[in-house]
Amino acid sequence: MTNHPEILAWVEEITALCTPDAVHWCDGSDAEYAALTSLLVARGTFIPLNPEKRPGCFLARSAPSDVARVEDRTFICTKRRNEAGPTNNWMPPAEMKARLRAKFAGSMQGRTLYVVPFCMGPLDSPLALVGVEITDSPYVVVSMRTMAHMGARVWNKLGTTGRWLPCLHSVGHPLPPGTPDVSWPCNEDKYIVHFPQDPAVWSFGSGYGGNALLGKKCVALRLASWIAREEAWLAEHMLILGIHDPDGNSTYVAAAFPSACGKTNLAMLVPPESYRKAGWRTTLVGDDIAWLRPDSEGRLRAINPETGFFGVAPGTSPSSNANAIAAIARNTIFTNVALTDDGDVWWEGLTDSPPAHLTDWQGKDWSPDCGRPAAHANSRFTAPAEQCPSIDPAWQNPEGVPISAIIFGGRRPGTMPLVYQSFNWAHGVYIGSTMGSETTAAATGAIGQVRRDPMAMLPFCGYDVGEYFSHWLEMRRHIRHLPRIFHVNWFRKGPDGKFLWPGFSDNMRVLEWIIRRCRGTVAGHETIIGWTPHWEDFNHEGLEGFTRDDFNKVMAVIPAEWRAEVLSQGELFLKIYDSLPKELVYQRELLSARLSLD
Ligand code: GTP
Ligand code: SPV
Ligand code: MN
Repeated sequence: MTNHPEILAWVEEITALCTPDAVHWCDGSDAEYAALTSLLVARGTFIPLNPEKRPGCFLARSAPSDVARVEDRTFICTKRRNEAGPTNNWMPPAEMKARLRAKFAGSMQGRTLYVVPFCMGPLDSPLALVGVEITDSPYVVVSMRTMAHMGARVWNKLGTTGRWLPCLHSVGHPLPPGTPDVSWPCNEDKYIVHFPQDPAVWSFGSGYGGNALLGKKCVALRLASWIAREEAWLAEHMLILGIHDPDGNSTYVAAAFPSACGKTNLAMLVPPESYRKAGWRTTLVGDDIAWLRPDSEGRLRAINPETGFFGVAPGTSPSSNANAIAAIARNTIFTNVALTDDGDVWWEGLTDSPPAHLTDWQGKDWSPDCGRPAAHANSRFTAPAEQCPSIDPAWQNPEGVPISAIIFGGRRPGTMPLVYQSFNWAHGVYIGSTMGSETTAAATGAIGQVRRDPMAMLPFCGYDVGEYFSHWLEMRRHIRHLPRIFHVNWFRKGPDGKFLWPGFSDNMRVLEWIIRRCRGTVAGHETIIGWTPHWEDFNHEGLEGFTRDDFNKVMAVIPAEWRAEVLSQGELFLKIYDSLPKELVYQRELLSARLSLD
């Protein structure tokens, strides 16, 4: 419990509005976790998995309409519309609050209101942000305990005057007397709403992932990006990875890829055998969100504000991601994966051939020939970060780790080479701002269309994206040792529709070139788009069946493709023209000029 007067008053106000049957103040203890998971089992939300195969693990199946982030129902409610910018949904705060108050009124009838204190970032970090989530979903409470520092220690940190962010959440499914509950309560009418000038979050109608675990995308990206602009730091959709070479040098990189484009995979990378034999290692600091702040020596340092993984299940296998497989062996909540007959989990890609019989993510009988996927494409695991074998010893260091390189990348079937380096910071910001990627199942809507996703932050930037680019350009003045900026693409395809690059472990080869560029120990070759490696500069030892010719294909810069690219970038720039920094317009003009010389 807390004696923080503002929090006590807020909980009282929300209790009066939402009219729950009971109020529970969370302490984050093991006993509380055990009681809540038992409650979830009793209600049918959780299926306990086979304790021999998956100790401490549960399976949840969501409503079929509540399986991913809902970008069209996500709002940034600033006082003025232009503060939210042209890429965010907006409504005047007072109007939105009136509408939501009507939604929240009585919304927790028949349920318990949980008060969940959480801290994003190590408890003793100067970067940490504290929030209090009120929720009527015990699934959210147990997930928050894995994903953030949660419970009594957070009340202690706050004292009676500490800064905190109110985060209100309801699944929007009241239970008038006599109404039976359902296993995944939610509401068809969803609202994921941010008031960055309060700052506060109000989320209604969804129980899934980033819609409901409000510390993650809502606080650690949308609200934090707003705060970061005011305080001269960066809140980004990035993994943080340490690379340790045989000579004992450690280099940390941060990489921004859009949702379901390989952050978790890269963050948990296992180097190829030839590298491991030579003594290379990688360590994980974070897999989804990075907060980056210049230290007193002018070096950019990064912390991971989360303590768990909410990772995409499909495609995760011992060969694609052995560290993730180890991390999810116990104490993991699986959502929307398939159930095996012996009480274990399965998803597409986990094994080469599927089991003969499964129960699919909707609880229906499944066989390999039934024509339906067994797991939902956005099915996920919620696992404690400390269970990852490659977790970095410094992952909870309150000061964070020093960042030498920033890597942007997306799913691009064409145009984008495997890797290139920007000429300088401003050019790097231009590369990040014009990033594109095929859309994935992480958000509801069409899948597989290339859309611009600046810095992988399109769905997560809490203010005008043009102002956000200006902030990135400005950061140059605060950082003495500027990280080098790169762009990668693991997803380029050949005419046969197959990936040109083996990816996964072999991405280590690209990382080696990147960190050696940062140290100035390898050549880069100037092209019209930036600096690139030649085959000779690229460690291809042990890369069976991948020839110089294949390398040239995956690295090719094709002017016709780049002309189309520059035109398509222009569509984004027109849309956000009012606040677009002129420096990025010049960068695009410079690229056009280099292209026309070619
Ligand atoms: P969010 O949690 O949604 O933010 O996403 P994430 O970026 O952490 O995504 P994740 O690592 O879970 O992405 C997984 C998807 O990327 C799967 O479809 C993988 O098969 C694919 N993927 C990851 N690395 C590679 C790679 O090197 N090559 C190819 N072809 N696919 C990859
Ligand atoms: C993403 O979509 O980028 C995620 C998953 O990391 S969620 O937390 O649901 O947003
Ligand atoms: Mn993400």
